[in-house]
Amino acid sequence: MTCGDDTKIILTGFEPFGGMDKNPSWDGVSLVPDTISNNKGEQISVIKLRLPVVFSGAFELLKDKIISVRPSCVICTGLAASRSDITPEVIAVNVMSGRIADNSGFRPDWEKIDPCGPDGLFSTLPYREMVSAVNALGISSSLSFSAGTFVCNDLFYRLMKYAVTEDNARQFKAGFIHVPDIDPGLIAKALCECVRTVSSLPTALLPKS
Ligand code: PCA
Repeated sequence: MTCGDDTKIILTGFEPFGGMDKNPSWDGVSLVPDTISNNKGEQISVIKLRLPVVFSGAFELLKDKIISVRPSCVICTGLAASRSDITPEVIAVNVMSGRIADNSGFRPDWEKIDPCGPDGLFSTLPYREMVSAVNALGISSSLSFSAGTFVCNDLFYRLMKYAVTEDNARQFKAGFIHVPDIDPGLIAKALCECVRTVSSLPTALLPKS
């Protein structure tokens, strides 16, 4: 089993959806520096990717990128306009359902993402440490226990299934962060801190069994 390259992190944001002309998740990601020094003095390359708001299609693009880059970590982000905090997601659920259609016109109505998959899959990012680190910058952050049932959760679920249960077990840390509709500069600052945190910690922290 080959491990991902310790110095490479993939960071994604979404294109606009639902009639909006911007998506702060991508606006924030695009402002993150291409290279970040972590707390161990290592230089981390940040590979950024803008994803379409399309069920399954977003993950297919991300998967191609993961295969070509072989990163040590993948952090996906999306907008949660009703929130005010930077919210690392704890768990993805095996449900897809939309109040609106995705950008391809598809609107699932309470379907499983993967009929044979587990009900939920935990993020393997050190989400609790990320919340502390972002709050320490003076930017409000808290954990979220639901990424909803729209495209963000769909991407998160498919990513975790690939990272945790397919051939890739433990090769790379992965998870999702919802961002609020705030200044993209602040979002970038918070994401930069999350990259630093995840790349400075030896292993992702899962709940103790
Ligand atoms: N937010 C949506 C999809 C894309 C985005 O930025 C969501 O929370 O599912």
